[in-house]
Formats: sequence, structure tokens, C-alpha cells
Amino acid sequence: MKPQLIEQFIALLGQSGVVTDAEARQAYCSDWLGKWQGATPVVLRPANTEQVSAAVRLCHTHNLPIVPQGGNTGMSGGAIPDTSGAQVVLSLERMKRIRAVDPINDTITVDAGVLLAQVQEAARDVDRLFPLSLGAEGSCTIGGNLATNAGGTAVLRYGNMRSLALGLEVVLVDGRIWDGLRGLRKDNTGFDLRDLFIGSEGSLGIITGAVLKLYPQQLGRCAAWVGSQTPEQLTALLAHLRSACGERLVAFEMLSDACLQLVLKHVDGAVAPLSSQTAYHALIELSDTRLADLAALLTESLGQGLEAGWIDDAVVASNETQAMQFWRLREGISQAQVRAGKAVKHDIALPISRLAAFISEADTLLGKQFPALQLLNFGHLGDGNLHYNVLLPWDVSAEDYHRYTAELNRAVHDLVMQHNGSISAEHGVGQLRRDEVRHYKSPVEMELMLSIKQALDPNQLLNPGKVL
Ligand code: FAD
Ligand code: 2HG
Ligand code: ZN
Repeated sequence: MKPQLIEQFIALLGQSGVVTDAEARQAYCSDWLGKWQGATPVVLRPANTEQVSAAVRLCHTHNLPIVPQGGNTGMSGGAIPDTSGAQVVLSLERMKRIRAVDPINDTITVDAGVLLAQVQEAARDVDRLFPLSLGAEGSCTIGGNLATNAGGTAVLRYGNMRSLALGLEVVLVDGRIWDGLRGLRKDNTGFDLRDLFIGSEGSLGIITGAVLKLYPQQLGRCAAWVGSQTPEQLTALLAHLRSACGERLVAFEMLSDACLQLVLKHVDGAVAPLSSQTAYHALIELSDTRLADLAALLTESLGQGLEAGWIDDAVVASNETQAMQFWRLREGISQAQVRAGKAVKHDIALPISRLAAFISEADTLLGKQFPALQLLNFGHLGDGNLHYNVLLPWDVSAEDYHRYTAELNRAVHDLVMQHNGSISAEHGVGQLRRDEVRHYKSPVEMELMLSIKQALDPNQLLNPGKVL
């Protein structure tokens, strides 16, 4: 990049807003999983919306492609530039202002670079709850959550990021600012532009601010760990808990025993909650806005599950520390996978009523086709989202990894489509699933998406090579 252009960026953003040092730039060019490695001529770090607008306008004038980046915790390579060295990384990491909290309207307005955990904390400070919850909440940003339409563990009760957002502020590719920061629950004044940007992974605009919904604070919570032999039994238990506990059911996470064993091996201090051996486990959580005896409700409901034969064993956490230990096991699965080998990830969604059949068919198919590979099946059973991953050994060659990935994707994703599911549930399409999406979307859907892209980003400057 020409030094004069760098000088222009510095004039707009200040010295701390422009990263040119080679080593410092590299930190923005690889991902948490260690799967993608790109290159960028410069990293732009604007401090507010006006600076984002000015920087994007300058990129537009010079036809520079832009890769927006939040906390860089994404699992689909969406925030990583390609290897050409031509794509500018635009990081929102300096935009960390909580702009307003309105406990009467039950809304919070924040910069896009605010961390998810900071929003949760700001909500707690006014006796409210911001319910999005996921393993990377200490590092991921609200902008990234919106851009990927993140899900996590409480979707069955509160919905995903799309349902938690009321308004957005977005910088368009030519630098114009769309101010849609409205905290309204009813607003039908034309097409819903907000929903266009949510889940678009930086390919239609750069989200700079958002108005998010708040909920009543939970006064009590109670977690349990259960052991079961089949996903079918766990889905029966889920249906039972929905009836027995109603809105109090906030999490129903499933993991196969292979996942638990991996965590026990690779995560320090991990201890199995039950001594019995079962093929599947679930972590269940109830919460309530009133002081209620959740432990008694959960114990009784799980007792009925034992009687019905859906579960073999269960332990209800006797205190917060034990509940945290359960969650550490569940949230340690991603880290354990990174330590154990190279995972081929499938982030899929299915109707909950089809999950058990899907797993049984997929296990049989993959067992025949790839008998040597280890299946790691876990996910947010409560909302129908599975991480149906396959672990390859560390020393697998790049060539074999690509061959396996292509074959596994076809086998798993074909089956997902047969069950009326989705091949991209909560991690985004990014670069990981771009070609898979093209393979499965109907021509009409692809044409609609391409015409929206053409209207908002005719020169393909926003996150090129991602999603589409
Ligand atoms: P990044 O990784 O920086 O970016 C992700 C995508 O959004 C990229 O395409 C990027 O270009 C775009 N983007 C980022 N900021 C903006 C912006 N301001 N405007 C426009 N586009 C932007 N995800 C889940 O959904 N559920 C989970 O349970 C979950 N668990 C996880 C656990 C671990 C341990 C890890 C490492 C990740 C997990 N994730 C999960 C994935 C990830 O945390 C989420 O996708 C998160 O929403 C990404 O936020 P980020 O700020 O890190 O975004
Ligand atoms: C989770 O549910 C995350 O823990 C990560 O979405 C899933 O590592 C994965 O594949
Ligand atoms: Zn997940």
C-alpha cells in the first residue's frame, strides 16, 4: 500500500487507529482455531462511527476491499482476510462505548465493539438480563454476534441474536451511515433493513452500533447433569421438561460420551459428574425471575425422566460452584478439540423431532464410510442445533484433510437436507461453508441474495469471498 494512503488513514484515525507493523498486523490475520491464515496491508481501528465512515469512504475511493473484524472468535473464517495481501482489516475493537441503558424500555444501546460479557454486566448493573450466552462471551463483540446471528446456549428460551436486536447503525460501503438505532418493538415502515444486515457477516455493511433487548434479571438458577443412552431419549426428556418447567427451562445441551472423554483428557481439572457410563449426556438449566425452589422442580422432573427410562442417572448441582463445573465441561469441548486434532466442523440445524433419526442415520453412514474417524457430536439440543464434528488426527496431511472435508461435508450435509435442516446454524457461512451454501441453495435463493449484494455493494468491496 502506498505510504501516502497510509498517511491519509492516519490523518483520519490517528496513529493508534492504524496498524502497519508486520507482526502486529499478523495477529489480525489468523483465527482462534488456527485454521485460516491471511495477509493485510494495514489494520484500521476506528474509535467511533464517524471514523468508520471516513475510513470506509477512503477505501471506497481507492477500491480497497474491507474485512470487518470484531473479537475474531468466529469459527467460519469470516473475519480473516485472504492471502492476496490486498484486503484491509477493519477492526471494531476500539468501539467499546455503552451508549445508553433504558431499564424502562428494557433496552441497551452499544457500540459494535463492546464485548458480549460487558453487555451482560451492564444489564446486571440495572437489574436486567442480556440473555445471549456462549463460550466466547469474554472475547466476542456485539458486532460479531449480530453479523453471524450468534446462538449459544439460551436460544430455546430467548431466541438468537436476531431476536435480541431492535435497532442497528450501519456504515454502508460508500461511507454513508444508516441510523436505524430505534428501540421499537413495532416498526413496519417498509422493508426490514435491520434483518438484512443481521447474519450478513460483514458482506453488506459494517455494523457500528445496536439497540438490544433486555429481560428481567433471573434471581435463581439450577443446573443438572444427566446420563442417557440415546438422543431419542434425550429429546423425549426435553419435551417433558418443556411441559413440566415451562419458561424456566433455559438450557438443554447435549454431548456424546466421546466429547466428555475428550474434555476429561484435555481440559485441566475436568471431572465427570456421574460415575455411571452412558453414551450421551445433557446439561440442563432452569432459571426464574422469582425466588423459586428450582432444585425441587428439577429433581422431581428428572425423577419422572428416570421412571420413564429416558435417563439412567442424574445429578442436580447442589451449589453454584458445581453448576459452574458442569458448564466448564460443556464449554471445554471446543478447546479440547483444538488440542486433540483437526476437526471437520458441521454446524447444522434440524427440526428437534428429526434430530434422533438424523444422528442414527449419520452415525451409521459415517461409521461405514469412515470407520477410523472419531465422531464428536454435541450441541444445543434445546433449539435443534448440532455440532456434528469429525476429528481427524493431528498429523493428517493437508491433502487428506481437504479430501476428508469434501467427502464428510457431502455425506453429512446431504443427510441434513433430506431431514429439512440447515447446513449453517449459528457460526456463519464465512469462507468455510461458502461453496456448500452455493451447492444447496436453490437458484432463486441465490439470485435473490446476489441481487441484494449487488444493490448494496456493487463493486464487491465488503468481505469479498465470504458468504457468497
Ligand atoms: P468475528 O470473529 O470477529 O467476526 C465474525 C464475522 O462477523 C466475520 O464475518 C466478520 O467479518 C463479521 N463482523 C464482525 N464484526 C462486524 C461488524 N461490526 N460489522 C459487520 N460485520 C462484522 N457462536 C455461537 O453462535 N454459539 C456458540 O455457542 C459459540 N460458542 C463459541 C465458543 C468458543 C470457544 C468460540 C471460540 C467461538 C464460539 N462461537 C459461538 C463462535 C463466535 O464466538 C461467534 O460467532 C461470535 O458471534 C463472533 O463474534 P466476534 O466478535 O468474535 O466476530
Ligand atoms: C459450542 O456450542 C460452540 O460450544 C462451538 O458453538 C462448537 O467447537 C464447535 O464446533
Ligand atoms: Zn454452539
